Amino acid sequence: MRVGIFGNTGVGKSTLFRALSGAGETGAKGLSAGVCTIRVPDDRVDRLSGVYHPKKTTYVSLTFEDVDTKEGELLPPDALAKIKGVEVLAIVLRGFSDDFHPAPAGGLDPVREFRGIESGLTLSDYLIAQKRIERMTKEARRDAEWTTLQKAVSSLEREVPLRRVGFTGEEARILSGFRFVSRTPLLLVLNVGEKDLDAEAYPELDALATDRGIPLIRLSAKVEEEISQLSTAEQADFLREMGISRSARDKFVRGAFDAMDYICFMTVGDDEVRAWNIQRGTNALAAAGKIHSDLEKGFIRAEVIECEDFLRCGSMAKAKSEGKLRLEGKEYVVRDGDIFHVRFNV
Ligand SMILES: Nc1nc2c(ncn2[C@@H]2O[C@H](COP(=O)(O)OP(=O)(O)OP(=O)(O)O)[C@@H](O)[C@H]2O)c(=O)[nH]1
Ligand SMILES: [Mg+2]
Repeated sequence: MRVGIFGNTGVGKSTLFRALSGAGETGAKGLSAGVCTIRVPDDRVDRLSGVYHPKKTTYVSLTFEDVDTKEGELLPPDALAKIKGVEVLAIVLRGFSDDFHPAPAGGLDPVREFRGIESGLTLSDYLIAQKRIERMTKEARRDAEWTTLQKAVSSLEREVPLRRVGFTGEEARILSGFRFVSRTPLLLVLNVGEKDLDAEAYPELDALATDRGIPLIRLSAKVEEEISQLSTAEQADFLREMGISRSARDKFVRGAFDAMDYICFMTVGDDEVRAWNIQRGTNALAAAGKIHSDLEKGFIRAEVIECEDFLRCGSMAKAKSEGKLRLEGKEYVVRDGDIFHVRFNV
């Protein structure tokens, strides 16, 4: 999955990027400047690998990208292009000030900052949709696309982001071609000062996040950047000392999963133990298609066992004899932690 790190200038985006990509961390792999891929830690995958000793172990991977903005210009063309390519927008909001970075006139106000960004995203979509509608009107086109865009524009005009509009499957399909940025799920990252690490600063941001159903994480990008330079053992000590319950990376991964409403299922075997991310509510047929299109085409049944059940039994044979292995059809809704094996025929 791909996450864009976005926000106003000087809010700590690049600091957060460096904290997440981490110096001494294995598994972090720089792709190009400002882009980094990490694997999503999952102890279930570790334990399953311990049982199978597979040739290969594959975790879900998460790529994050530092989206540069310009002073006074939230969405220059290259930033917009980057944003259109991500699944989740992590919006960094400023909650820190110090001698070098004094609070702006009127004080720090993450809620106002968020509203400003949201209206920037909404306006960008509005202009694109409106332009398209004008063109279609000239061509006298009144098809499903036209109707869908009208519906989108009527929300955007009221500054309601498309994320908050209920679209039918067909409408969503039409809109997906435009890659409207106000449809992208959000993760709010409140970058607090060191002294606010354990305080519930800015409760009004909490209220907004809860009201909108947007996941919110709090961290100090600067402290986390320092922590990321330490060895793994030192990191644990430091986090404890600072009273930080989870590392920035853990919070960020969890937040991105929440934003997408992703869960993980696993496939196992001597060749590979692998974790897959899918949206909650996905059925067995679509999950099979995520693994390989042949599995979807030739789907017969899925053998499913809960990961913890399997680990307790220690082997498939034992799990089967205990009746833990189930056969499920196409419509079965895959659950977090399912081990999934597709019987198929093509
Ligand atoms: N005190 C404090 N300073 C921070 C924190 N996070 C970032 N800063 C400082 O704020 C300044 C801006 O941080 P950057 O990470 O460069 O911010 P940015 O969002 O990437 O800025 P642009 O790329 O210019 O838009 C730097 O001097 C950081 O050291 C923090 O949590 N606490
Ligand atoms: Mg930067």
